[in-house]
Amino acid sequence: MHSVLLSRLRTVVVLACFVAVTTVKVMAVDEPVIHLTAKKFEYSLRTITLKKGVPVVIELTALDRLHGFNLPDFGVRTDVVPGKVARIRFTPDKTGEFVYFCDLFCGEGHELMSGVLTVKD
Ligand SMILES: [Cu+2]
Repeated sequence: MHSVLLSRLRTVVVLACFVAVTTVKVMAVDEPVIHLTAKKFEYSLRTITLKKGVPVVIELTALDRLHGFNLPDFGVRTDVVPGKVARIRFTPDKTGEFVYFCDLFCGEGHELMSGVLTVKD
């Protein structure tokens, strides 16, 4: 009796691991990842073009100090902390041109630290 229970438990654990691994793979394959670095006073990409309705992950790293990343038209923002990777996942649900910018004061050129996100059909 005890060994039957143990055997079933083992099967459940194996199945759970399989599902978890499969889920991670599907997520990694489906979503394009855009890598963006931030430093005084610019992002590595001044323009980003995305497709409407396609989920995307933006990974941000700071090269010098603390920065921000704010894309208000999509309710997206994060701190970009040196030594860490900030991940944002969102799905652009409208077309047009939208500005992203640093919203944490980082020095004399802070106001210039921005870019344009274009979303197409
Ligand atoms: Cu700034």
